[in-house]
Amino acid sequence: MATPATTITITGAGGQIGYALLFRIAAGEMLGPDRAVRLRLLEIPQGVRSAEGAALELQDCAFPLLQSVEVTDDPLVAFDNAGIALLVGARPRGPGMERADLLAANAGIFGPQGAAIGAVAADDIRVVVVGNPANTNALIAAASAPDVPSDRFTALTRLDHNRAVGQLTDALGARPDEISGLAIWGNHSASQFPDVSHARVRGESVIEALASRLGGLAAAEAWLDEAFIPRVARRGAEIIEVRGSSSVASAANAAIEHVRDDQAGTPWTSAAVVSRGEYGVPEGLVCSFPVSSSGDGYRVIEGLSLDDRARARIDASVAELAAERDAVRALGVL
Ligand code: NAX
Repeated sequence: MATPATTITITGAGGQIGYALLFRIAAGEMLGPDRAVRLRLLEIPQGVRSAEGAALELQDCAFPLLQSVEVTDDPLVAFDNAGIALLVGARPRGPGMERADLLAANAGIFGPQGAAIGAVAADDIRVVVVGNPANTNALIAAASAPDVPSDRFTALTRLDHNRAVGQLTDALGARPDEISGLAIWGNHSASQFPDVSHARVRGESVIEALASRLGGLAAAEAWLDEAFIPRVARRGAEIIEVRGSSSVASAANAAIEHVRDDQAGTPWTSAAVVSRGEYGVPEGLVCSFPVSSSGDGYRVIEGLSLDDRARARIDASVAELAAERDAVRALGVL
C-alpha cells in the first residue's frame, strides 16, 4: 500500500522564498520521489492572493506527487494534522525599528503559530524556522507549544553551512562533496562561527590543505579569520548588495536540504536545535551545532575538541542568543 501523503505547511508561502520552495517540494525534492504531499500555504490576508497565484501554477505543473494545495490565513487550518512545517513568513526589520520592536513583532507571529502547532498538528510534527531572527523565533514557537517535544523545533543554519562549503571549494579547488566535517555554531547572524577545525577535504584536514596552498599555517589561519569567517557570516549582506535583493533560491535550497537530511538521515551537517547543555550552551537556547540524524531528528554531535579561539567565538554568538532570549522574556513572551 502506498504511504499516506504528508501534510506540509509553509508559512509566508506567497513570498519570495515560498515561491522558490513550493515547486521543488511538490516535485519530490524534499521528501523523495515516493512520498505524496499535501501543501498548506499560510499567509496573512495581504499575502493570500500571491499564494493563490502560486497554487494556480502548482496545478499547472500537474506534479504526480502533489495531492492537494490549500491557501489560508488561519493558522489552525494551516497546521491541522501537519507532519512538517516550514515557518518562513516573518516580520522584516523596518526603518527605525529597534531590536526589541523586531523581537516583539515576531513574537506576535511565532507565538500564535507555535500554539496552533501544539493544538492541531500531527503528533510527529517537525518544524524548521527560516524567518528571521530564526533561532529566537524557533525558541518562541517551541515555548508556545509546551506539549510538543522541543526537539521537534529547529532553525535553519544550513544556508550558512552551504555558504561555508562554497567558500572552501573555491579556496581548495575541491568539489562540495569532497568536503566534510564543517560546522556552523551559534546564531544565524553575523556573530555565527563557521568552524573548519574538524573539516576534511579528500581525507586530509582542511587546515593542513589550506596551509599547503597558502604557504603555511599562519597564512591559513589569517585567511580563515580575515576572509573566510567574515565572508560566510556576512554573505547575506553581500548577496543583497550584488543582487539588489536578499537570498531566495539558496535559502529555499537550504531549507529543503535541512528537512530532507533530517528525515532521510545524515552523518554530519549544521542545524540550530534546542540546546540540552551540549558544549556548555545554556539549556533551552536554539543554537546551531554540528548535528547528525538517523532519520528521526537532528542530534548534536558531541565530544569535539574546541580550542580557545573557537570557544571565544562560540561564547560570543551564544551570548547574543541569550540576550535575544532575555529581550523576549522582558516582553513577557516566554
Ligand atoms: P518575503 O517578504 O518575500 O516573504 C515573506 C512572506 O511572509 C510575505 O508574503 C508575507 O506576507 C508573509 N508573512 C508575514 N507574516 C506572516 C504571518 N504571520 N503568517 C504567514 N505569512 C506571513 O520574504 P522572503 O525573502 O521570502 O524571506 C522570508 C524570511 O526568511 C525573512 O524573515 C528572511 O529574513 C528570512 N531568511 C532566512 C534565512 C536563513 O538562513 N535562516 C536566509 C534567507 C532569508 O533572509
